[in-house]
Parts: sequence; structure tokens; C-alpha cells
Amino acid sequence: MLKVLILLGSQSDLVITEKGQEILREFKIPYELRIASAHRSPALVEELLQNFEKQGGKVVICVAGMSAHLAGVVASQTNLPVLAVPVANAATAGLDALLSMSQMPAGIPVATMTLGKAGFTNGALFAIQIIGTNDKELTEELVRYRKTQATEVMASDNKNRVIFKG
Ligand code: RP5
Repeated sequence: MLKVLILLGSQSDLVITEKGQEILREFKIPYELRIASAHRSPALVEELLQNFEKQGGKVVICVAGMSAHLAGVVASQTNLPVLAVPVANAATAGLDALLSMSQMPAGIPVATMTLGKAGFTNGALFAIQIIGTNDKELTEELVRYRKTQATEVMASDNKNRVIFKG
């Protein structure tokens, strides 16, 4: 049974999703990734969302750039948690998308991550956290993931630390 639906506004958004998809696979989260645009293929967005809800899906992650209204449109059509990941573009470095996604007027929330790869990685982890609220084993796996991450950071500290005492 699918747990996460990932919607990309365009194929050009795909480049930021690699690491996050890797994480979803590592945690064995069933997910579907589709390219469905709020303005270019709105009927497909609606259809995918309805099917996902019907089969008991838990979290939707929307990835989009420029005016980036995909997450808001999706959130208006579902009570599932909607996470938004803005994508950078050459003209504005993605600040427009970041502000658009994070500026949902009161009433229809969207949880906006940061831009690009880091945002999608956090979106994947946040989706796992949401699913983990009902799954003790998954939460334990997340704890182990964080411990590994901390160990890696400490290893890099050991390798790179500098003390200059004048
Ligand atoms: C948005 O417009 C997409 O999410 C993408 O980030 C941006 C540009 O799309 P393309 O013109 O590259 O297809 O809909």
C-alpha cells in the first residue's frame, strides 16, 4: 500500500529528488512519484490525489518552482499532510517559490521545507516522521539514522578540527 505520493510540477524538478528517494527506499516506505502540474495537467493532479486517498496514503510531497502553487492547490483538495519543496530557477534562485509555498493564507496549511535537494531530503524524512507516529519500529529506525548521522559529523570533526592558540 502506498504511503507517500510525490508530485513534481515538471520533469525539470526531478534532479533534486535523488537523495530523498534513496532515504524513502532505505526506510522501505512505499511511494509513487509522478509529474503532475497544477496548471499544465490539473485533472491528473486531482485524479492522482483521489486515488492516493482512496488507497489509504498518508503524506503528499509537492515539488515545484517559479509560482509554485502545486502544494497549495493539492492542500486545498485533501486533509492529508502536504509538504512543499521549492525548486530554484535561474532568475530568482527560488526565493519566489520558497515565499509562495510558505505564504499559505490561514486555513489551508502546507509545511514548506527549504529549497532544492536539502528540502526534498528533509521532506522525505519528515514524511517518515509523520508515518512513524503510528509505527514504533519506523521511529526506532529514525533514531538509528540520526545516530549514524551524528557519528559521521563527529568523524568529520575529528578529521578537520583546528586549535590555534596564538
Ligand atoms: C513549475 O515550473 C515546475 O515545478 C518547474 O519547477 C517550473 C519550470 O518548469 P519547466 O518549464 O522546466 O517545465 O511548474
